[in-house]
Amino acid sequence: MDRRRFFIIGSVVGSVAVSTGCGGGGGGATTPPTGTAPPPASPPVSNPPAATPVSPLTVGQPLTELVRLANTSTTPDEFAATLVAQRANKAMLPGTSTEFWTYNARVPGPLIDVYEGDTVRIRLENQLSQETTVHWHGLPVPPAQDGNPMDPIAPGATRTYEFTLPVGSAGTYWYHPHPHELTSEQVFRGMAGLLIVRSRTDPVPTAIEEKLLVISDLRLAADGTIPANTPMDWQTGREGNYVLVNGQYQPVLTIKPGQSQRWRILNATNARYLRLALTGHTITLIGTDGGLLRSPVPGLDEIMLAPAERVEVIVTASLSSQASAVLQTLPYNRGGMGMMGSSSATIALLTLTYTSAATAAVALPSALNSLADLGVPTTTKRLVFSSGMGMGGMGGGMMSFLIDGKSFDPARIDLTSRANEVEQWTIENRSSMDHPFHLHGTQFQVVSRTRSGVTATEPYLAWRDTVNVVAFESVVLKVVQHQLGKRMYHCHILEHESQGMMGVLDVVA
Ligand SMILES: [Cu+2]
Repeated sequence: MDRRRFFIIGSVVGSVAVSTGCGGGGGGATTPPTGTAPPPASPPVSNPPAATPVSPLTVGQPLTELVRLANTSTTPDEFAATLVAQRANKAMLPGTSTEFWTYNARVPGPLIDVYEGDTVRIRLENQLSQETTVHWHGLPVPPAQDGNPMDPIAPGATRTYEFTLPVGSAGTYWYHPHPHELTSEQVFRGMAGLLIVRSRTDPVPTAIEEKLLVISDLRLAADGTIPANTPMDWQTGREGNYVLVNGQYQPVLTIKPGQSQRWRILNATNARYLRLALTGHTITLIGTDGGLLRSPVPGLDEIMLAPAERVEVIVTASLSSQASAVLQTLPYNRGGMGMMGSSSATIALLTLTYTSAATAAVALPSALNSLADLGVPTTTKRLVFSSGMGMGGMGGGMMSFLIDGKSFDPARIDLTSRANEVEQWTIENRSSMDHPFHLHGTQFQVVSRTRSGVTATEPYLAWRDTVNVVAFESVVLKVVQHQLGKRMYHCHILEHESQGMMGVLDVVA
């Protein structure tokens, strides 16, 4: 056990209040696992049932809009701001106060809303009692600015991240911590925020109102604290007992009959798969992680959003006598130990309430984005996801989560790529649970998925930085890295990532 990484949550003072709550908090001790070493050796226990809150949170509040991070720069095409990584308390359960770890005392973190071409300078002030970084998930920022675990910001320290957003990067991104072994905890305690890069020539009519939905997962103990990961969480991935939208439990969004809205949705959970469906409605998909599709994909009954994925969709309220609809996440079995809470329950996320006055739907252009195929790959790579029992066997031992048979070592280079070369990567999942694959620094194009010997070609071109690889499935994708330096690739079930299901790609000239 690496002693540096052992810490007590309650040992640091200085929490600030998020809203009405104040005082106490503190979640007890937690011991993140180190490398391949097993997490705490107590017998595995089941997650709390995902759909059974310990007691009611307030439901039915109007959906809160995300608070924008203010731009302190007066220079055109420049965005400057400060993020403070800090503890903050918020009243969640009646009579209790919950301590979150936050950006700027907000859960979720403030919205970073910028344009293509902008130069972004964000100062991070680390007021936590452990190291952190900020990873700009999905953005083509230089490796030295991307919050790699090899570039930690010590407790009490600050650093400024700086990058320029290229034209063509418009899309729906997010930011979250990426410190060595500590990402899981920092995210489940509240650190994640949405980052939108806008195009000045966005083809979606502005008459289609935009709504931002950050979906996160929260586990609360009866006393209002956020408990540490259980041994089972470290294996299956942590799911909470509340699924929140913009930090609220089952809020209400209003829409006029016939109205279309553009929803940007982020799955900011550590491990929960969202099979999104809107009762009585179909959904039109218009964009993925890295921006708009070539053309809208209408008529979808559901959309799967693995951890870290984003979509842009158009929702059009029916003109019938319907009064409301519910955005739900449907049951999904992501494999593993056969005890995933999410596999058995349909969970309500948000109620869409109709106002009385109808409005005409706004037409969507048939061409959205001139997205080009990356072309013929000139080199190939193959990665294998695996997991297996560590020492001790069933009951006493812990699973290890590996890529190409190895656990993450920040000092090791696992793969090398040449800049600007089109590569074909095959991600083969040889384990019995799903793992979302994420690659830093660029967007890729999924080519095909092979399961049980049957290959399905991807039905449309899309920019992604995260793709789910179903148990025993292989996914083929095409990718180009444009900047020199070290990039991370990993499973985005953050408990797996924090235990070493991650590698280092060195991009060379
Ligand atoms: Cu995983």
